[in-house]
Amino acid sequence: MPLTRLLQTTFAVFLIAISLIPTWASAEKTIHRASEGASLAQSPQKTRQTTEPTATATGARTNAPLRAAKDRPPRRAKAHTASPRPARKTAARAANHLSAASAKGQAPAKANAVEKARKAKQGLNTNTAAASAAGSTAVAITTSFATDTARPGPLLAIKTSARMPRQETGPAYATRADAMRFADDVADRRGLDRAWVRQAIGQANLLPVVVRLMAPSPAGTPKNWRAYRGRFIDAYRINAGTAFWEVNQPWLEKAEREFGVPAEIIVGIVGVETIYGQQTGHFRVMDALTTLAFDFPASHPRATERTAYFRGELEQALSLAHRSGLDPLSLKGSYAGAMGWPQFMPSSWQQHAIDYDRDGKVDLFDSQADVIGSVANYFKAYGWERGLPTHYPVNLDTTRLDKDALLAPDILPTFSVASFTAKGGVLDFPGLGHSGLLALVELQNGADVPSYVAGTQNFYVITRYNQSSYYAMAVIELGREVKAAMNR
Ligand SMILES: [Ca+2]
Repeated sequence: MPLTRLLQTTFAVFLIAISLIPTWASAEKTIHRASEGASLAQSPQKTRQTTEPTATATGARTNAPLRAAKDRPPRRAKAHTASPRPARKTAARAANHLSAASAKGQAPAKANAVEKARKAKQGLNTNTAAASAAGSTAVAITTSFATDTARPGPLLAIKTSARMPRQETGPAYATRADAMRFADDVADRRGLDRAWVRQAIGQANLLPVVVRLMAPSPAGTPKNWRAYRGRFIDAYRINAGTAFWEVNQPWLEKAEREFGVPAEIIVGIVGVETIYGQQTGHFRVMDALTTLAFDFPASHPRATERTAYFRGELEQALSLAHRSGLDPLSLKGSYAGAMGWPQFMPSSWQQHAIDYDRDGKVDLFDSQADVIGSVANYFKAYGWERGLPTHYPVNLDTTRLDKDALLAPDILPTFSVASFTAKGGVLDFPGLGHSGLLALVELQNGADVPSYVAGTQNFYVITRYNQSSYYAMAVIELGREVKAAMNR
């Protein structure tokens, strides 16, 4: 009966083939999703992180007190535990604010491009202006940010980085003798494994876009406060700010009570930095910092100083990753290596970030409480004075004005009220009653007449976050606008 057997065999094969079709289809779908994920995440590593356990477990093992995030609750659940019970109605209102904002479509991506250009022109975020000396604070970064800096924060359901283009990358630094020498130095200095440090730096890629963004602005580029202000203070950011404030009011009040830093200043910082967690950066921190440490644009007037700074930050990033049991290459941030909602540089994270919600880890990516506490702690460390205004209105009396003298110290408060007045600064109350020192802050308006304010110590402290009076004023005014919107 060979023919019958042949027919039976053929039929059986046919049945098996039919039964496999759904499996093939399913497998194909899975593959499609995986490749889509890679595309969205911009790096194969990121795709791996979404499917594999990360270095979390290592962190838990090597740093027992610093619990890792493997048992991290779902994002939304965490949002509620992180904040001391925001009212349901408030949270819903916050979500509505953001839904309305997200309906603007491309706005976040567009804003991101503008912000990058802005930061390139206005100078680097220097929230680590402090010495980059080794921090000794125990730090745990949750692994969550390593896998999803691109994802929205707990209460901000807007994906922005999905639209980011794939980065142009140059060669890896493994072949660069200077980078490998540095790796050995860092390893020896900090007692780290040479191979581990070499691998971390060696796998970092030169990012040409980072070099371009660091290039100095063309000489003679007029500054324009009104244009600058317009980039940061608009309905979209104010709405996101009120949502952030409403949800985090208890934490903001606690921080104000404990550190003396008003809620509106913290709200202003987080808004200007990342639009409340929407733009925490999609660069691998190792790529950004290694590029800036070894290929900082030589045309920059402070190239030597900046190179030293970024080498310090690179070392801090390695230290931070090691302490947390993380793969340094998994850290994501801005093109300058700043991370999380408040865009802390690695040394700032080491020195000033705190576990404000006391869940055992410092998390500036997923804990808004930690973000708030850390920003307040940063300002206090740089000399924030409780109750002191950031600035006063000022007019200039041209009959006795010595503007050169008043502008010479730049934003460093230098003049007593008497001295300030003698040089032509005209204050009103409450400025006239100010007991500390003042700085004349000039904000240019392109071809128009500049704006002036009398900056206090607290204005100066804001510039320790980013050394720009335009930045400080944007933070102050965004905070004020959000506060006004809260009271409407
Ligand atoms: Ca925490």
